[in-house]
Amino acid sequence: MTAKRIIHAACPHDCPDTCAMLVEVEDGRATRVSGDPDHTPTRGFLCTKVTRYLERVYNPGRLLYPMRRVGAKGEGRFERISWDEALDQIARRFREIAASADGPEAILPYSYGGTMGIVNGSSMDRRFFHRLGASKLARTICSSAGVDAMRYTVGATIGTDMENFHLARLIVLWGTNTLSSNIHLWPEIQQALSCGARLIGIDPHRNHTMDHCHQFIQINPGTDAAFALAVMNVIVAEGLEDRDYIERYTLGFELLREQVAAWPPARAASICGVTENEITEFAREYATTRPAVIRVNYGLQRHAGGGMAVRAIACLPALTGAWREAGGGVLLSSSGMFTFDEAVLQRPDLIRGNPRTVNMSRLGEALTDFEPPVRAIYVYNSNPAAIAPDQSKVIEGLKREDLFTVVHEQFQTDTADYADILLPATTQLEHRDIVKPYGHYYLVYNEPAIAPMGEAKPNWEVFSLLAERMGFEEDCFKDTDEDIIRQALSTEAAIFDGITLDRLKRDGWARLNLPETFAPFAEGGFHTPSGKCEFYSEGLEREGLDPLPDYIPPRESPATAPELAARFPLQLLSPPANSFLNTSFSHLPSFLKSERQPFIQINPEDARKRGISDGDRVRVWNDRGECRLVARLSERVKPGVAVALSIWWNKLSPDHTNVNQTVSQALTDIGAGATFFDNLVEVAKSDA
Ligand SMILES: Nc1nc2c(c(=O)[nH]1)N[C@H]1C(S)=C(S)[C@@H](COP(=O)(O)OP(=O)(O)OC[C@H]3O[C@@H](n4cnc5c(=O)[nH]c(N)nc54)[C@H](O)[C@@H]3O)O[C@H]1N2
Ligand SMILES: Nc1nc2c(c(=O)[nH]1)N[C@H]1C(S)=C(S)[C@@H](COP(=O)(O)OP(=O)(O)OC[C@H]3O[C@@H](n4cnc5c(=O)[nH]c(N)nc54)[C@H](O)[C@@H]3O)O[C@H]1N2
Ligand code: SF4
Ligand SMILES: [Mo]
Repeated sequence: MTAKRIIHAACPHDCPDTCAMLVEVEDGRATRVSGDPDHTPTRGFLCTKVTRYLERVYNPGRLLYPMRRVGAKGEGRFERISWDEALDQIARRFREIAASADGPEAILPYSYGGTMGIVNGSSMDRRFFHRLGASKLARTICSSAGVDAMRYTVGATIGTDMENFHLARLIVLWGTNTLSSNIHLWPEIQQALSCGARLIGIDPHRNHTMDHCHQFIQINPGTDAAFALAVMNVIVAEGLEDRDYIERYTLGFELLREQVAAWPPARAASICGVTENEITEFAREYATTRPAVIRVNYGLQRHAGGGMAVRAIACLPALTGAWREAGGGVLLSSSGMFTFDEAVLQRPDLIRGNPRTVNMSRLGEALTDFEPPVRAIYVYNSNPAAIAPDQSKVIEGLKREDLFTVVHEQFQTDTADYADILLPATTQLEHRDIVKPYGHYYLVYNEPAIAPMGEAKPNWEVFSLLAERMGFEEDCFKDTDEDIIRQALSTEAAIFDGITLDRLKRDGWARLNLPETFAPFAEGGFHTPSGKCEFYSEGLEREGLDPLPDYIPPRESPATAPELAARFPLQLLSPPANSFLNTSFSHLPSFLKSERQPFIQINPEDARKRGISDGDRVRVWNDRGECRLVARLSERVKPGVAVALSIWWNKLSPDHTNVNQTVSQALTDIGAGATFFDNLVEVAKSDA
């Protein structure tokens, strides 16, 4: 008989739910992962992806040793070396580049959401690159448009507590596929529905969540701000606004009223591809149902005007006073409540010189067109060869013989194939961390459950070892994982009072010090400079943008770029597939089996025009690049819109490319974010 141990873990993935997990360990081997039944948001279940986490941990494809490239870049041939050799070589090259005329800013860190842990994603790594004087990375690939829009409007990424959604009597799912990407919100929604709540979805794609809505509003891509402005027009025209809330807690209502006067439903209806009635009815229902909550997610901000879209939507609950009740308001992200002390964790004071900032959404440009050039890139927690816009430019850069590329990974991803030095990373079961969520208000702790596989090392340890080799003598480089967690928890913010490492070790998670039913802005208290919800934002004015919510149309659409649309008539959206998490599971056998093959949904009318039948291989392209997918004819998209659920690995796809070949490096209005869904393409039957 061997003793079975249960370990507290935290799902590390880039997902709003940040589940608390329980890991069963026998004889040093993890035998089962499950959701912690005591953790309210998790409710004892994990999603279909992470239920199979052990398939990831024990996959034969795990990287187990440091390696050096022996083949051509991209070929993926490596030979084993020791950690000493690997670290020495990285330190030597970094020192050489730092001492050259180009200076240390010729070195670029590249990381995103591989793990949402503080220890392994936003502390020791940042200290290392700061002290080195490397280029700074603007981490814009996912959420910066919406996050900044929330900051300008309500002052922080704080919103309705997901645990209070069951109280709502109207729930709007706006640009989100809850059943795939935020599954732990669903039980709350079901509870609300059983009490008679109404559920409305707004999306260009009838995704499987929309099938459960009482009403589905199929909006044209990138036009949500126009819809929201017209909704405000109706609310104000019909006197449905909450005068008292507006007077006490908002700024700029008179100017907003003038702005929305220019948005009668008729104007928005033709832009949005919906009926006037849909707008008017929505406005009335939204303004007169209490509590009313909007779950706005990141899908609708991946367009040229994505920031303004989120901002316009975020103005709605202040206009109607929906913030007054728990279960009312809007939720984009809860991350702004986790006010860790970045000065301590990331040590920006160590920055040498005045290094440039590189926008990660324009990696292709950074690697091919910068002066001084990027001479070294260190990739961890990310797979840019597959996930970044304008893929052919990214690959062109990664192929450069004079670029020194380090990749720290759990698997041999598309990006790993271009590494000069490839380092093995631990998974969540093999290292310690705390995970900062963006969907709820609990901090979740992760205890290592098993020993590292092979010679895999956690990110924080590799940066600590590299710092030693670089001769960085500051004490912060000697911190352990536990030290970093203690530093994170020792913040002054009262919201963390009483949350200690010991308590996290005992319970596995801790709710921030907030009331059980929590209405963040019931009595104002916005985190903006004025302390009010800013319909009018001086901050935006200083940025040269409209200080009021505005509609910024898509860069690529038939209405706004008719010449481009004559050649590339279809607006392509590529939101997450149910069984994938970005590219993190897109190579594991059972996950690939669930998603079958890379496909594109097009309306039967568009297919007929092109002689395409269901199941045909098609070429999908524009001037930036192309990929090959299988056509699925579907009424779930309107004519003129196409959907390719993502993100597939290039090397497991036909022609070794994915949809990001076609995506541009253009940025959003606010937040300089990526515009993955602002993308016109053409589709034709493939000759192959
Ligand atoms: N299963 C799974 N879950 C995930 C992920 C994953 O890859 N797989 N990724 C995680 C990450 S990194 C993130 S950022 C989140 C993303 O979470 P969400 O942003 O909620 O992503 P989706 O659930 O795909 O929902 C995006 C929806 O936006 C729609 N959309 C696109 N353009 C527009 C538009 O102009 N207007 C409107 N109204 N809708 C639009 C798409 O059709 C899609 O249905 O999910 C996280 N969860
Ligand atoms: N076409 C299209 N493109 C998109 C999107 C889309 O919807 N459509 N979504 C965008 C969005 S929202 C996002 S957030 C980005 C996501 O882009 P990324 O953040 O790059 O996400 P992943 O592709 O999952 O890659 C994460 C990698 O980190 C590795 N990893 C995990 N844990 C660790 C660790 O502890 N240490 C190290 N060193 N590595 C680790 C994993 O093995 C994985 O390969 O993609 C963007 N790209
Ligand atoms: S990916 Fe999301 S839903 Fe799945 S286990 Fe992790 S946090 Fe929970
Ligand atoms: Mo994301």
